[in-house]
Amino acid sequence: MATKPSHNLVWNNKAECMPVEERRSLQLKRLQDLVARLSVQSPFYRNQFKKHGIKPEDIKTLDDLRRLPFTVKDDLRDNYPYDLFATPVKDVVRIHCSSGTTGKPVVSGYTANDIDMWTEMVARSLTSAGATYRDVVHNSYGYGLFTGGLGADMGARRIGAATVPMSGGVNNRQLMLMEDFGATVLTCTPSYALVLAETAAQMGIDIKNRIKLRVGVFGAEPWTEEMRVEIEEKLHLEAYDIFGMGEIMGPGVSIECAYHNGLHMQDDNFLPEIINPDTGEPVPPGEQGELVITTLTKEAMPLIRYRTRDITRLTDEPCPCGRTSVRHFKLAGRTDDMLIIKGVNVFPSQIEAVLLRHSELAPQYVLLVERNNNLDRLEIQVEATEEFYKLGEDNIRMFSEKLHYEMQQMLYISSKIIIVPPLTLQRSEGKAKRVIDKRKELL
Ligand code: DLL
Repeated sequence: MATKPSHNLVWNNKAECMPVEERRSLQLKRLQDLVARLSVQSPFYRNQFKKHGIKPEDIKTLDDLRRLPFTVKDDLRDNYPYDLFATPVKDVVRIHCSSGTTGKPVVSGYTANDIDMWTEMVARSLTSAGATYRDVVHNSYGYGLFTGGLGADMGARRIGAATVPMSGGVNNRQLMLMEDFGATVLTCTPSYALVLAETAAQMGIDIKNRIKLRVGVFGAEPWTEEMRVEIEEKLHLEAYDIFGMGEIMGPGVSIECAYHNGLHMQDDNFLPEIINPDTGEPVPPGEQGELVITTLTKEAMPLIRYRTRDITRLTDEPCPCGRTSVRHFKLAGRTDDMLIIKGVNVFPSQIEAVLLRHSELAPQYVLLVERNNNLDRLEIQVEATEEFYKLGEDNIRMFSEKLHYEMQQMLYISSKIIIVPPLTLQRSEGKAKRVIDKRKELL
């Protein structure tokens, strides 16, 4: 992580650095307009407002946001495909949806203005990561229904960078083109960034001297500070965390600046709150909880108080970069990723943090949770590095015991550690699937 910022570029100084009071007035005005608009244009929200006895004139201050009802993922599923749209489909120019393979997907529609706003958000994000028109952006986020590929592409286009629209896969070709085209910015999931680093090592490519990457804009899945260090060392770049979700927009809802002290929420468009996921009540300022977002300016599918299920905390401490937006910290996980093992809450990110502290291990792991005779069992499969694996069984056994102890200190439960040979766990081109919870099959 940079101790001294590598740059201080801002794409839209007026919007990103506006005085806090002006930002709050803008947010209130936008919230009032939104509630007024949805009361007329959205059958879903009109109904919700009626049920909760809310009229547009009730929104007098930003605190009145709390009077509005939450929107949850099931509302999106129940209103598949278009019943949450607040504009007729004739005004929609793009439709994205979730890539799940079971059941109906979660749909998100965009008007031309929505696409324009999204493009602007990604332009701001890439600039916040230090990218400019001089850069060659190697974009390995998947193009298609997933918002990552097209989202990053549109933003890179707006800042005038040269974009290579790769998507994930065919790793050796990715590296060849990165080298030949002189890529300076890499956009992909953090797990795929590591797959590319690993492929380079297998192919004997000297990344430092042959590949010119200097910035990575990584997101779409949780990743720890330990993972950041690993990626920065292996790919010789500065890694930035970017957050977003299809329902809200896509990538660019928030992004780190060069100070890497949290992700700046683009809160002139996306108003964040943190709630206690069990009670729905706001948590005290600065405490961790579930991130809830209201989209202030979206036209086709605005969402009020959308429960993201992502867990983080907010800060409004001023940032030396000059942006005045609220920041959220790296996500700790999702409420639905949290494993309850033997009655204890376990986040995969806690396990990743312990594993990645060890140079004996490669950053590839799978968590297997099973239940036998009503007893939960957590198995952590993690790959050894080539060098460590060569040291043989006794060393591996001794190291596993040490890791078992450390894991117990972190998680307060016992786990089974299995160190597997290098390059044996499955790699992913997009979001890594690291948790296999076999208990779900029993439900
Ligand atoms: O992942 C959009 C995106 C694309 C974000 C490219 C960043 C970069 P979904 O597929 O709808 O959209 O998944 C959204 O992914 O609720 C989080 O749980 C997780 N997620 C996204 N970004 C991050 C991040 C895209 N930086 C879900 N850190 C979200 C941790 C993230 N988790």
